[in-house]
Amino acid sequence: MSDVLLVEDRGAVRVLTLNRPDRLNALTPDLLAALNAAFEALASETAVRAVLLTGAGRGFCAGADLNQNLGVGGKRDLGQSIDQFYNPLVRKMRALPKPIVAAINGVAAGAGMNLGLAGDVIIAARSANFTQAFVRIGLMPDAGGTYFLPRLIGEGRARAMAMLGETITAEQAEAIGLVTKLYDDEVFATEALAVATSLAAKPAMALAAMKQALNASAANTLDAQLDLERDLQRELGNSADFEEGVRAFVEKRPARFK
Ligand code: T3D
Repeated sequence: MSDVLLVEDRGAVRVLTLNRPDRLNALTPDLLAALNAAFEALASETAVRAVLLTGAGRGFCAGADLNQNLGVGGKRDLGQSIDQFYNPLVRKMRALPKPIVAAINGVAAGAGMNLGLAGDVIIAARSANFTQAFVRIGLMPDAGGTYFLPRLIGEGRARAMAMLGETITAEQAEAIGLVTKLYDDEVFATEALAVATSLAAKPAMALAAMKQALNASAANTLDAQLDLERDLQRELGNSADFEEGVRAFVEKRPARFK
C-alpha cells in the first residue's frame, strides 16, 4: 500500500481510495503507478469479487496534477505519460473481469472524471460535480473520455461538455445518464460500499461475462454480438452459479453464489 492510494478489503470488496485530499486527489506519477499496480494485482485475486474506487476528502479526482505532472514551462510529450500510465490503467479497468463501482464522492475533473467513467457502475454524492477541464488548459479529453462520454450521455452532450469545459452538478449528471444514482453526502460512503457489496454477492462469472459482452458491443455488429452472447451464455449454462440460481428459485430461497 502506498500513502497516495489506500487499499483496503471490506469483505469481498477491494476499496481503492485516492488519497491526496489537499490536491483534490490530482494524479501524480506515483499515484498513477499505484493505481496501475492495484488493478494489475486485482486480476488474479479470486477472493475479491468487486472493486470500489473513490477519493479521500472533498474531491474524487482533479485529473493530472498541474504542478507535478504538467507544471508551468514549456511544451512536452504528453503521449509518453498517456502511454505509460493512463491508457494501461483504463485498459486494465475495462478488462478486469470484476465489477468496478466508481464512487464519485466530490469534484471530478479532467482525467479524474474519465477514470470514473471507466468504472462499471457510476454513482455520486449529491455534492459531486463534473468537468471536462482539459479545454481550459489547451488540451482535449483523454483517459477514454472521447470514448466513454458519447456512449454515456450522447454525442451532442459529449461534444458540448468537452468543448465548453463547463462544470455540471451531480443532479445534472444523473439527469443525463452520466451517473446511475445519487446519495446524500452523509451516507455516501456507506451506500457506495453497500452497492459494491451487493455486486460481490452476485454470480461472478455472469458479471464477468456481462462486462466482456458490453465492452465488445461498442465495436461489434449485431451478428457478432449475438454470437458472443451465445458463446458466453453457453459457458454460464454450465456453471455452478446457474445451477444454484435455478435451484434457489424453485426452492423459494435466496441464491448463494460461490
Ligand atoms: O501527461 C499527462 O498527464 C496528460 C494528461 C492530462 C490529463 C488531465 O487530467 S488534464 C486536466 C487537469 N486538471 C485540471 O485542469 C483541473 C484543475 N483544477 C481545477 O480546475 C479546479 O481545482 C477544480 C474545478 C477541479 C475544482 O475547483 P475548486 O474551486 O473546487 O477547488 P480549488 O480551490 O481549485 O482546488 C483545491 C486545491 O486543489 C487547490 O490548492 P490550494 O490553492 O488549496 O493550495 C488547487 O490548486 C488544488 N488542485 C486542484 N486541481 C489540481 C490541484 N493541484 C494540482 N493539480 C490539479 N489538477
